[in-house]
Amino acid sequence: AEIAVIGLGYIGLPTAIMFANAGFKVTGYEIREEVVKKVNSGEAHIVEPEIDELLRKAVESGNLSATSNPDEITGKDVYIICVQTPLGEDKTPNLSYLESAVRTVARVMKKGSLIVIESTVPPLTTVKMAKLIEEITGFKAGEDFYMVHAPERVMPGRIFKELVYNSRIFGGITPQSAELAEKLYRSFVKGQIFRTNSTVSEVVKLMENTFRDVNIALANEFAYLAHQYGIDVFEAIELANTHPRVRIHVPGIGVGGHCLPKDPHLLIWPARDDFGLIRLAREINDGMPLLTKDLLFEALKAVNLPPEKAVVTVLGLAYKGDSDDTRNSPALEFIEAIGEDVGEVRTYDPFVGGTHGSVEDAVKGADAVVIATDHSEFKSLDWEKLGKLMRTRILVDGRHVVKEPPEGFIFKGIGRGEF
Ligand code: SAJ
Repeated sequence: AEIAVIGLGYIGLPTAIMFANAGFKVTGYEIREEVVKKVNSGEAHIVEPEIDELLRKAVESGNLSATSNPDEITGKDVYIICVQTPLGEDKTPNLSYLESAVRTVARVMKKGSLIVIESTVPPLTTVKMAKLIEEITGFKAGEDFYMVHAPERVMPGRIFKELVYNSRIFGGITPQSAELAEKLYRSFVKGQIFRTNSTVSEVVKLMENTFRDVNIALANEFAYLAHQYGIDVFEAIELANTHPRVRIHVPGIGVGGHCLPKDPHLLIWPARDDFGLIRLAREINDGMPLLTKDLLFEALKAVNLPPEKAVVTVLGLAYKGDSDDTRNSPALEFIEAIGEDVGEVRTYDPFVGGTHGSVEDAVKGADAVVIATDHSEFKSLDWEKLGKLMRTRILVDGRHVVKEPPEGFIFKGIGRGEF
């Protein structure tokens, strides 16, 4: 079978590589010309373990090529759509990338093609897209073409392992659609494969990330409570988690990334009624950068330093530890929230860059350091030494990176309550 992968991003490129290395002829379709050029020369445009060797292998074998010309994906047996489905300004899903990908496919597909949507989509979207294809082509869904929602579940940094070993859900618009997809993905998937209908699989994907988001919101609410009672929430969580059926998540400066801040909105968007818990969880998590700002300002107040005179160093820009990804990063939200109010904001991130090239440079002469990402590098910092470089010794930990408040510092942390 010949395969076209639409969208060569974080999911599309690794998926295209996997199929190519499993022996399929794969054409990656991507509108960004610079990505097409890079991929064709065997260079990855994203950072991910193993991607360089695997991509080179796929391109050198002649099984993988990329193009921005839709004519070159005419008449393929399989189309796999991996485009983003972001939220717009008003927090409603922007399905324009998906729709334009579906329209492209409808123009070039043939009778009998299988269309796979890997993108995370609001419930009922796959059925709607099948209707759109019927309208454009005159084909009948389930008879003249097959369609399935096959949500990805991989975690950045582990993509090539998880693509193989994670279990997968294939939601067909007809049972035969899901069977065809299962056969195809079996070429490299070693995890379990479950078949269902496309609306169930859409909901499953969104429930997974909503589960995480709501649980983190609960942990964040506990952290907020800990400040009211003067306790360390991390001690309390560790103790609560000794219960055999309790697993409280980790509170922090916020929830970022491409999925968790968005998927709960996608889940409830097409619904008739309002869903308070899911919405409130989003609000709690979105509020965490502001809680971190409050902690910083309390500390500045304690030393009588007017914020507009303060030099603040933010350690970490990525949305999570040891990643270079800044999409929806709470670190950036935090910087935006303090930007207008403080004298100077400096930044350092070992994977992303920043205004300064090292922790030492970034903290020299600073009044406050705020840890916004749990990068490994930040876990072993010598605060006694760094403190000597600072003008005022304030440390705010948004990620529970510093376990013991260092001596001589005014220390504040999310969930580290004090009387
Ligand atoms: N976070 C917390 N507390 C926690 C866990 C996470 O504050 O206890 C924060 C992180 O710091 C980060 C954000 O939440 O800012 C999201 O991190 P994450 O590691 O939970 O998730 P992602 O976005 O990197 O990947 C998730 C994964 N989904 C689940 O774990 C249910 C991944 O498997 C999905 O493939 C991915 O979303 C996706 O594409 O949907």
